[in-house]
Amino acid sequence: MPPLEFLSKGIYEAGFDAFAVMPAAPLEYMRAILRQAQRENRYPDFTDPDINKRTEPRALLNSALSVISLAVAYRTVEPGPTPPLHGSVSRSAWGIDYHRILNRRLDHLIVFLQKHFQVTEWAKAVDTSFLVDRALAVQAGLGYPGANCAVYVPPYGSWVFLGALLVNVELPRTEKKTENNWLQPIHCEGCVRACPTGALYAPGKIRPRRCISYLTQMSGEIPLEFREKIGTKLWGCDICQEASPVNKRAQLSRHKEFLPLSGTSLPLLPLLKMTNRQFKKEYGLTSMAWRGKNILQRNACIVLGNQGNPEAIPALKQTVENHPSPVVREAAAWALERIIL
Ligand code: B12
Repeated sequence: MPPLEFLSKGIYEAGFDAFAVMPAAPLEYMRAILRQAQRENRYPDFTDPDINKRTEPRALLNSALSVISLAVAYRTVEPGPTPPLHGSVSRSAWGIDYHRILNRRLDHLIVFLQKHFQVTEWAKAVDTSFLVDRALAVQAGLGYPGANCAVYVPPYGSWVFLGALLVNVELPRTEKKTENNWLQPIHCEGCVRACPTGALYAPGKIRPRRCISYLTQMSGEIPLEFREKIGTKLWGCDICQEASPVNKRAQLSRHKEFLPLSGTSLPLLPLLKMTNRQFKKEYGLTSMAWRGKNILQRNACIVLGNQGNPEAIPALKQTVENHPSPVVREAAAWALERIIL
């Protein structure tokens, strides 16, 4: 079997749906995008401010010669409407935490590469490394940048998690369908029009601190100006991805791990009463859990305030009186005021 075909077989067997291989060269194109974001005060939190480092694969693995950019599809079922006293969860957090799944699959792939491609040094990148996962994917030819900023990987749309493996050998390169994927953006402004907070304000341009996904993950009090716009979103936001016609035709995922563990929306009143232990038991396997229980309880109060359902009043009153976190108490008081007044 030719080496690229053999590599491809190993990658699919490890549980990935698509991949592209490129030399471990700097991500020049992304540098300009990140510099502009920094100049315009739109550089995302949760990331390293050193742009040269973020776009230099060898900063993660000095001996890197090749980068395999990888995608795992996660569109499983369609979410129904959000019932009263429930909050919706973005598709990326429905199932088992993707960090865990992708990292485990990368471990299998590493064993394969050690055995068959003489790899002796490697580094994994799944979301939490300083490298820009989307830039690796576009640069390698795995996917195309979208107006909603997401990377689209045919035929799965943008419903893909991204990961990368850096290795110290020259692997067979994949053929690129287009010369430069940066120059083939998925163009459609439906996502820009659909974004409730104006976080997406032009194709490929985002102000991350206005993004509902960010607002539901940030610590502290959610700024007042955005609370109503959060609507019924308990965790994450898919509005800009759902607005995309390409995504409506996207192929479904084969991975059962990403089926909803507890529904596509969650009941808010039980969530408000949960102890840390109950929270861990109920939601500990999902990627929602990384920020802890209080953040989800704060968000639950905001959603309840937006829904205006009087059935939430007793639980919210109890939260105002007894919750140990001032941030959660403040959100509950805000919600009560909206329901009662
Ligand atoms: C910080 C972060 C966030 C922040 C900031 C998001 C952002 N857009 O920067 C917040 C908390 C808001 C966030 C939200 C989400 N995130 Co996030 N996040 C990250 C993280 C850690 C870094 C992102 C980063 O560096 N951004 C830098 C900026 C400048 O990049 P960007 O603007 O997105 O770049 C694109 C545009 O500039 C576009 N572009 C540039 N020029 C042009 C020109 C034209 C004409 C067009 C059309 C486009 C275009 O191309 C770039 C690549 O697509 C990465 C993991 C990682 N280590 O890379 C995950 C990551 C980007 N997140 C991911 C996911 C799944 C999400 C959410 C969908 C989760 C959810 N459902 O709530 C949302 C999507 C929000 C959105 N529309 O971007 C995935 C994305 C997978 C994919 N298919 O693209 C990643 C890659 C994690 C992973 N490994 O799978 N995230």
